[in-house]
Amino acid sequence: MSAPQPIHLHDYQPPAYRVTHTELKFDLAPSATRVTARLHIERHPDRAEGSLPLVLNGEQLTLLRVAIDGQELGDGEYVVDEATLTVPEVPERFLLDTEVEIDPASNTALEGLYLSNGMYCTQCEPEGFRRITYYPDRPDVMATFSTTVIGEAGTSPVLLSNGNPVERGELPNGKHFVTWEDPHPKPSYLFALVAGDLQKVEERYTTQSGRDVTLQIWVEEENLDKTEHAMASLKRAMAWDEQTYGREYDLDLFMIVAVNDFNMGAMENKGLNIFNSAAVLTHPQTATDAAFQRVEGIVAHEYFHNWSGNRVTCRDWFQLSLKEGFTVLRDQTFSADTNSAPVKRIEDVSFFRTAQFAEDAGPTAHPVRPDHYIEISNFYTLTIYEKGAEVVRMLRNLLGWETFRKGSDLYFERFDGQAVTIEDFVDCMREVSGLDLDQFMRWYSQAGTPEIDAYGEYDYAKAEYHLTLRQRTPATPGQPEKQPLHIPVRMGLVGTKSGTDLAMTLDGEPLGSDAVIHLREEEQHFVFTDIAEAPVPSLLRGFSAPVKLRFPYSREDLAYLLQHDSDGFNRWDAGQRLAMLALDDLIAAHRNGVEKVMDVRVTEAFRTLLTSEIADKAVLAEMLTLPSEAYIAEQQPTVDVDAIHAARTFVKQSLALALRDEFLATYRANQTDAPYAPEPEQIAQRSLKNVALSYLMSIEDEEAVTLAQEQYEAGHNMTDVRAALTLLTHSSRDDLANPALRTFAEKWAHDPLVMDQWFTIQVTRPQEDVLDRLKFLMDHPAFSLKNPNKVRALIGAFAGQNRANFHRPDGEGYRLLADVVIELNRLNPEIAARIITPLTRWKRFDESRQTLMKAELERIRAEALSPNVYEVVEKALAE
Ligand code: B3K
Ligand code: ZN
Repeated sequence: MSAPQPIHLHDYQPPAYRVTHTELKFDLAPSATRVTARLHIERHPDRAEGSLPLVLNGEQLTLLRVAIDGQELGDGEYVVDEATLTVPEVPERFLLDTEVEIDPASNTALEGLYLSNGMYCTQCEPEGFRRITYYPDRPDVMATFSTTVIGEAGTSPVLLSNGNPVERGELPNGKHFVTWEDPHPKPSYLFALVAGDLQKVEERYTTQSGRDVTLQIWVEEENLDKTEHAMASLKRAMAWDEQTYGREYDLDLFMIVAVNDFNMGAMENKGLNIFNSAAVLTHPQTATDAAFQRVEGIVAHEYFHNWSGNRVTCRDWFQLSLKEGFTVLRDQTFSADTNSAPVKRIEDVSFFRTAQFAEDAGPTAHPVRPDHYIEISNFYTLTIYEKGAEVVRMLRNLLGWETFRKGSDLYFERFDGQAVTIEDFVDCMREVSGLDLDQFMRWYSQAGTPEIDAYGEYDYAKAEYHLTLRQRTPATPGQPEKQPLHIPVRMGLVGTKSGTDLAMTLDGEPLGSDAVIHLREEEQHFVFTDIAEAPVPSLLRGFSAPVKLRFPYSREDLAYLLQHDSDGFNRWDAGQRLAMLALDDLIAAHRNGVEKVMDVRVTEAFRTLLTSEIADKAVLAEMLTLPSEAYIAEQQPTVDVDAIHAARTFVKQSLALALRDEFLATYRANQTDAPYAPEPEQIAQRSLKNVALSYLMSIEDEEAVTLAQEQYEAGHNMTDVRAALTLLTHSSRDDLANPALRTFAEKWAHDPLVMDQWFTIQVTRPQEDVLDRLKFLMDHPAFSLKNPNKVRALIGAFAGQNRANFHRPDGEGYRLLADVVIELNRLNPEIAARIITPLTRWKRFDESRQTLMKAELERIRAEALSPNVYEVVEKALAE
């Protein structure tokens, strides 16, 4: 087998032929579905040169018939191979008819048309449509669709596709059909079909211009009571997009369907969003606060794609971040507006600095707009999504909201119904603002996390503050040399006497007390004049750019910022930096076999936090949360898994011992019997209470054990139950863990989403025998390698969240992951290529672990690999 070859951005050409209208007919049967297609095709006006063959994509299709303008093509008139159907001679404008047979029942990759729990569903982005019919399966071919779905009335009473239903009827042999028409031209990746025994909840929404829209959520019958929150979130998102971006919905019907087997969170198919059930179903008894918030965010994200993605789409898949980065920014802002804005920012940045920074530092690092790929499915990454969102956020902040909104209006107006590029988007922003964004464009082409080293000095005699910023982006694979970026640094100077932000003047210009300075060169000096008192600088407020910023803060400085910084985000960050300094010392002590001593400054800072009146309890809960082991690892040149685990455990236990009464008081003060609501105030109380309990349980305090058991048994809501069950399970006492795990499994055996939580809680326990438990759970009847949620809940959680055990020195954790990757490579390549990630980061560990990890990667490489896994493994093993 020849190695898969990369595709390059610079090779882009418009398609030779375009499709103006697509007529599809599906005759559904589990192992033999017939797909009949009639494509209205014409020569693309930009490709008028000579005669060009018609080349259509198609994989895993059995071709039964092909005709042009009603004339059957004979054997010599077309060529079919594994990936294409080619017709060498075609007219300028014609009708192409094809008929193929496909096999949804054996489709375990979950791309194209497949069966989930007896229900037919599709996933076409990015290149799944070619597994349904022969088609120019690329986003710059946009057509209107008319789709007839024929199914068994008994097993598939519900037949859905994009757009509006225009006809339905009975057919012989117990079959029936529905025809759907989608008037908006769309690329094939937005096609969707669902057929099965589903029930719906329905509500109505009137848009600002008066369009009456029917909203439907389709689920299996037993889940009808879990749709309320998604429906409410959808309506909020629709209203928010009207108010904030002036965008309203454009069809009479908007549908969401929940399916159990789904590779990602959800998919924005026009008018028919298909969701992983985990991203739509909630109930106070089965879903945590975090799940409620995730559902709200994903429902909004997919809805927002209707404009940023569907009406205006991507010219090619290199532009993926055009729709994803912008849409993530839109959903983040929506969630911030709906809940607590500072907490949302802290959560997003905390995740970003852990996971995206790690991606940037690993072998698969790539720019927000990659310039080549082997398998585009591998590029649905944190860099494309989250870093892409940070880049658009910087643009928004550079322009200011009102100008940015003008740019967004221009973008949607100018490119409505088109497939465009990132330049097209940025050009709109340039046009409305007059800003020079040339250097800024490097954010899209340059991979890696920029690092800023900052130094500051106060000149008492001149009353000046001198700040030096130096930037450097480390080399990433294929990009050894980096150019300086345009980095907006939002900052303030916090007076050490007044405790308030000082007015800043730079080069004679008054800036106010909170301002953005622009770092464009490799090194720049900033002199702030008329600074009457010595300040502590508060830099990169709100994480104003996706960079690592180092400043030689003393612990006193950090404790001061933790109290006085006017920027909530940076107050939190000061606390994290302070904890990191203490953790660094303890990691060193652990390595050198020296006795560990807790830094009292951290203890005192925590005491102040716990005892002072802080209005925002959700922010307080974040401030009391120590940096995760994954985040600490990101800060180290070579990751010392055991030292990190030991140091973090030591800090947590020391704080719990020193502040036991304060934690207990915090727990009690935030207990409530109010009926559950997923609202910011309640969520804040629950998270604060559960953070306090986790400290107390880290020392297995007897009173805390009783509280955890009571909280578990009270069963008020899943947030509290899961928090308590996790603490009992992660304690050293099996007499606490086992009975609770047993009753939980008995109660929830029928609910796959709850059982996923049960799996995760067990495989993230710190105990050394956890690997045996994991192997045992892989044989549990509720587990299946064919279900991506199960794989993530069990294997993904173990490898990603249980660092000490995944990296056990005998390599057994690595071996297990590699075995799973090998099996998934056959079943579901997309998931295989994701779940492998922790192994690819081998360079970050000590030599003995490196050897073990590399050996497993090589064992995987020896298999017959899918392009997905091949691309990742090759990058991981490249020198
Ligand atoms: N656009 C989808 C991604 C699906 C890709 C799956 N291979 C989800 C989203 O970003 O909204
Ligand atoms: Zn998206």
